[in-house]
Amino acid sequence: MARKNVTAIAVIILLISTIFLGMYFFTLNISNQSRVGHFRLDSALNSARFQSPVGIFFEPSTPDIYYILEQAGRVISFNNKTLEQKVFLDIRDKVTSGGETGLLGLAFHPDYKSNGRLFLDYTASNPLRTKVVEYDMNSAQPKEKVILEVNQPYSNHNGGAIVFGPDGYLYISLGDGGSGGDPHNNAQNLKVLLGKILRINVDAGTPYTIPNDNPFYGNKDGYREEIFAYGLRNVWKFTFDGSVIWAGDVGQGKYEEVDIITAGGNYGWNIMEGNHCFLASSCNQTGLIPPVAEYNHDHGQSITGGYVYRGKISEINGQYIYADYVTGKIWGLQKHQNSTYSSSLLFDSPFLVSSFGLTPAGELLVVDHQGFIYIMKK
Ligand SMILES: [Ca+2]
Repeated sequence: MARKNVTAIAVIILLISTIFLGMYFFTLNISNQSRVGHFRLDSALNSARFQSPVGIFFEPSTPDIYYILEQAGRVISFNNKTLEQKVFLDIRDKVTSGGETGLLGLAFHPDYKSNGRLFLDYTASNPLRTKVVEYDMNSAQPKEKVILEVNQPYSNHNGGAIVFGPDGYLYISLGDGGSGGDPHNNAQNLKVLLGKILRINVDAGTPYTIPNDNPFYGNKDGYREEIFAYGLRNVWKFTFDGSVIWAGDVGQGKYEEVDIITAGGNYGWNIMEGNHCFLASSCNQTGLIPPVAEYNHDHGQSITGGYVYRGKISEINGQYIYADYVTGKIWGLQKHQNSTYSSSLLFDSPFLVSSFGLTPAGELLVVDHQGFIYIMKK
């Protein structure tokens, strides 16, 4: 009996010490993240767990509700006041998912509150392709309307971000089609949509029209008029800061880059990887726009573009926040008065940063592909 009690007490002590040790290491882990930049990443959304999240959004007329994009094909709504969680849309039967494929992009129409128009970007199979589609969420049973389909020769480099600009047009990022090194030379080919950022008007035409101030509008060379910018390898994420477009372009084997995207700009791929010749034998750099920042593969292997921060933390106000998916490092990129840029490390996080998001107040959300959402605090 006495021995039984001793065993029971030993088990309890072991359990308690395990819990405390666990808490200690958890705390240690969190404080390690914050050490670099004196900021913290706190759990957000009541520590709710999502399945392979790749994006988080809100719609201005319902600021308490976040929409989390799950790669396999679900959009989950999370009410941050009531903590209620719902499946907003489930298109898993249409989506092929895994690696760089899946449900990758979401954009609410600027007049979503009245028209219920929701836009998605996802990968479908047979044939493998990127689809940009629209759902009327005011309808009782929303059905898909196809806006654009682009065949994908390989499963990687699908881009996948879709964003409405302040001009009301829909911008779409498409990777170079995949494999490695852009074997079909898509990014520099203005007759194909791969390796580009596109700009279309979804408020006119069937299913869209070309804005007449697009850089290749009305050209006689057979260039695709949807193209807004080119020479891009795989813009996984891009965002607007006012009218300025910031993009993270994933590199090949050596360099990841941040670009400021302008109309008609050629961002170099696959002549250049970052600031460096890639196709070295024909490295003509005339007219190519270099990145505003790059990092080499000692620091990471896959850039996740973020947002220009305009929230309450004054030290990083106006900085472009971006991360590396593989190493979890998160940086702030600052523009100096002499128009040069420099990055500083804000976090060395343990996360697989698949995306960033903003709260309605402009605070920064970090999406960990392993399931959780975090918010940056000071
Ligand atoms: Ca480039």
